[in-house]
Amino acid sequence: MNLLKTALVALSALIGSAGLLAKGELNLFGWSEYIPQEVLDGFTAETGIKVNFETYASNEELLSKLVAGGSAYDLVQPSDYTAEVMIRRKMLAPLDLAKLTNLGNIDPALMKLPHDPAGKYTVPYMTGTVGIVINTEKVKTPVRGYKDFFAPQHKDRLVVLNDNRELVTWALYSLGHSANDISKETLAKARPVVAEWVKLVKVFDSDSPKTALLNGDVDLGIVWSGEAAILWNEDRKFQYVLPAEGAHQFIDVLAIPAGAKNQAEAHALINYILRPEVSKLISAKFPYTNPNLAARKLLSPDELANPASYPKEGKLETFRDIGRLAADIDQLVTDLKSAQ
Ligand code: SPD
Repeated sequence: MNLLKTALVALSALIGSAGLLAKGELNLFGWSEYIPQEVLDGFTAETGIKVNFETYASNEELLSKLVAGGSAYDLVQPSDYTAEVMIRRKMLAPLDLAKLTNLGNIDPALMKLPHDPAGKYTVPYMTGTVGIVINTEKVKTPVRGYKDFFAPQHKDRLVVLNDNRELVTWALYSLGHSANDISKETLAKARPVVAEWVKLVKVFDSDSPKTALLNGDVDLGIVWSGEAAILWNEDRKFQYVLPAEGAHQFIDVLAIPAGAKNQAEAHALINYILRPEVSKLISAKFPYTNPNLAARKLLSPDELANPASYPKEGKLETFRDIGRLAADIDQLVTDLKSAQ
């Protein structure tokens, strides 16, 4: 019976993705390695709505595609501070909360935060942190923070996120600043630090930084927590450390661009993702910190005990919209990387 059901779901997903029984479609633009294809297939099988899925690896890529205006996305997945930028620039449509009947599953502590104080535009998808992964079979000296990580003896043994705001934030933390203490002055102080650090990095990768660690190409990484959680599941030698100086906590959200043509379909997908049993599938494939409390009840003790997915302590901060200084950060990192 189960086999028959699985075959029917697969068949209708196939028919749905071929558009044969299409009851609408929607264009989704989301982070790479974040939304399981099986979730999208399940949605199509149930609703007949075809999902055209494109991915990006940074908030800057998302923003520049939307600003260029060449594409017609119906559902996007910015991080909190980028959603804040988009709300300020009137780039998001208000959500019809009456259609989001499963919204009550989300942890109330993650609703109505400074990026969307009225809770009108965004729905939390996953949260996570940015921290250090250490291959403890290869690295025997303690690595507690950014200064230990970017030590000269680690030259060509490092993978880090290819993300300009992240890189500059780590430098600011190492200088005793907080993540949002960004000004022309603090950027001038961060510049020589970043200049030294980029010389030590072997791989910049935001899509799948775990790969260089798994392959043994590098021994240490600064990565998204979900990537660290996968490494931990693969092999306990990969330990996750939240840097002592401070670490970034992100809340990635679902939101509908202003003027999107398929808003009813986008609402339907958001509400589908908010179902506990669907959200559980997302956690199984991409083990970030799940903000859906009903889904968390379905996770196994092993999933909840993963120290990267559910860290017990850490000095955490979320990023805020920094306006035009975001362009200064991009210029700073681009200059230093090209001077290599
Ligand atoms: N592969 C999914 C990565 C999601 C990372 N989101 C957080 C970005 C914060 N700058």
